[in-house]
Amino acid sequence: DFSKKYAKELLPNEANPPTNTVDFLREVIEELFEYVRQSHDRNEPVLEFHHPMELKGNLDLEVPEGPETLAQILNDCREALKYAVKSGHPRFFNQLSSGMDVVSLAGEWLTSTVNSNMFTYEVSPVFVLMERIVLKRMREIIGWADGEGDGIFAPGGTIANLYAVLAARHKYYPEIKSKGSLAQSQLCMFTSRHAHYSLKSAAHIVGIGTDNCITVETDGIGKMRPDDLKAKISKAKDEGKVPFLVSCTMGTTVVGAFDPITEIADICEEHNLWLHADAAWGGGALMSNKWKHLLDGINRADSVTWNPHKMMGASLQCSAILVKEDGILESCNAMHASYLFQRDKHYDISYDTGDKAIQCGRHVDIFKLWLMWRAKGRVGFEYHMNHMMDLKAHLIKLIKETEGFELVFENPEYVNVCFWYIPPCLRKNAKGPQRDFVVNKVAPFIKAQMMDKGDLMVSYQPLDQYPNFFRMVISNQAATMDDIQFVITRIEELGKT
Ligand code: ABU
Repeated sequence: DFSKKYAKELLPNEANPPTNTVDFLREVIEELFEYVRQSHDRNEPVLEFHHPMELKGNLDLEVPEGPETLAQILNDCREALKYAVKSGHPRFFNQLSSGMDVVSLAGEWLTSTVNSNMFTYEVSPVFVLMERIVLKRMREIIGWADGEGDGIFAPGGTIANLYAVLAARHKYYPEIKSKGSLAQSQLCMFTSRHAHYSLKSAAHIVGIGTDNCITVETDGIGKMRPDDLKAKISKAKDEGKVPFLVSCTMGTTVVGAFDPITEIADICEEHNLWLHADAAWGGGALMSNKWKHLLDGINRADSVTWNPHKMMGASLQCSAILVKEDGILESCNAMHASYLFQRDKHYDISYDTGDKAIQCGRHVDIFKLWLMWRAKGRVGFEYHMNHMMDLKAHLIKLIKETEGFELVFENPEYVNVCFWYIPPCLRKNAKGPQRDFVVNKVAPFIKAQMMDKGDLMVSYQPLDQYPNFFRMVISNQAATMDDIQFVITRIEELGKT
């Protein structure tokens, strides 16, 4: 009975054996088991949606002056789980990261229990070794000779892309690290109009400015156009700007397009530019012998972002930045803090990772990935990738067969399927701006109902000239052909009303 007990009666304050602590953690774990079970039960909702003010009213969220009982703390845990969106549910298709890998989850639990920091070998010996091994294996899979290079796990793809921009700038203009960017003429970088916004964000953060992250046009299926890249590089040079980086997207966020990296690599070579491959999303296809061709040429990149928390199904967060040149991360980012990175430690200090990073404290993101890789083998990731592509093919077939559904892009390369649902009342209207004006309202309307009902989540957005459409992302390992059918049926039902 925890109704009269408080946190001060847990470890480190209780005597051995620590019965309160064990009982308390057991209760929490029981709640987590129940959440894991519900997350895989199609009779359970994906979410229980409430508008912010209503949810605030349902919960006691204030942080009090005095302690609450442990019974209340357990209740707080239950409430947080009750209103959490179940991203592991087979009908959660809203984000690039979805699904729940049980081994990865176990890894994350273990990591939280150890509560360590990746910055030095002395406090994370096992995890630092694991990180080295896994990053090398990832570099081998990218195709860099003997897995040469370096890398680090970063807090998400946005920061991984920032690392690439920093490393590229440091490669060509190392003096900026100490002198600042005024020491150099106006630098500029290039990425496609469908690239992730983190590239513009990186340009802002490093002081290049968002206007100097130059947008390259895409073709009809969302791939960067090499002819436009060439033209934009020439134009920038004519304007006195100094190009230094091109970022190719290997699996764009909305469309799932893969930029033609081989042609882009040729252009980079010609102009002596750093080639970054943002494979945060598409990187998972490298694990599949059947689908890795989507990234042919990625071995020519100088740096790669690859997020195992997306297609590979690792728990958030798990995002790697890999660089071909060993030593550049440290040369670019090291601040040599002598309280952490003493040069006279009694072990090989090349195992301290902290001076490669732009952050100090760094979460242990490696263990869950290492553990699931052990549990699945590369072939397990390959099976997952192939299965997701099969589900994608099934969805396309259903969309083509079902009246009222229209694909935005006819033959998606990856597992992003973008489509409109056209309600019966609009089907006879000619395509064009007038119909688009109304179509633009359909996906938000259906999504709102979807969330209120709580049994499905699919995202939507406008893009370029296209009115709002659904972007269905298939990366959830729990999803089956029946769940794909459910998406169609449910959207039809909601859209007819
Ligand atoms: N970092 C991109 C994530 C976008 C998405 O999950 O929809």
